[in-house]
Amino acid sequence: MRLISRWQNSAGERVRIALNLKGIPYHYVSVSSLEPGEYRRLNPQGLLPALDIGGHIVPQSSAILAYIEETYPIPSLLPEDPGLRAQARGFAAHIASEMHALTVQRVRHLLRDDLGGGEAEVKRWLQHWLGLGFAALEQTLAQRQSPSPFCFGDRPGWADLHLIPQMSNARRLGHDLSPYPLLLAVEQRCVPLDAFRSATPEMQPDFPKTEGLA
Ligand SMILES: N[C@@H](CCC(=O)N[C@@H](CS)C(=O)NCC(=O)O)C(=O)O
Repeated sequence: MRLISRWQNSAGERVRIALNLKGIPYHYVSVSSLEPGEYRRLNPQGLLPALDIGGHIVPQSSAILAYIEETYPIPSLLPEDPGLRAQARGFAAHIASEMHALTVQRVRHLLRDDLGGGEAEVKRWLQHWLGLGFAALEQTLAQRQSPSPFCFGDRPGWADLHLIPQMSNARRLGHDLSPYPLLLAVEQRCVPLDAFRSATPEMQPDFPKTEGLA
């Protein structure tokens, strides 16, 4: 299986963490190694990542994660309890749909370059959506019936692999994460784990070692 991604691709980082947590070997393909236009032909959505399963191109990290969970069910990324499973999915969907989708580079560029928003407006947009999002996630963890070391259990899974890349992203965008101690505690437990460490942008083969993170 080939994962087409890029070093700084937080939706791709979710998938890399999932593959690592399950111990699934995969071939990393940097989109920059493809011919111009080739990726758009493979994936008309044009967004990263995509999973190439023997020529079937699967776009969208949510679809890729579902495929991985269905085809490699053990170890599961989801809690055993159906209620907790649903909560973990809801937590992750909030990150993917209500935070990441509103703050990705193409949205920021549209606001700034096409709609005439200045730096201050773009910053306000980011702080608004990230602030609302993280506050809701923090509150969700505070309201768990039984607190656990990771978002929804004793092992990192579906919710955590969405949370950690989103937190790094938010930091890069200058968002203050100090009001979210429960999220920070989960992050502290995840970050040293191999599955998370080897999925970070810095560990990808196409990471621009001389330039550092943008
Ligand atoms: N909903 C998509 C989001 C994908 C997405 O927005 N990816 C960004 C990078 S994180 C992207 O491809 N941006 C365009 C680009 O980098 O060329 C998913 O979960 O896969």
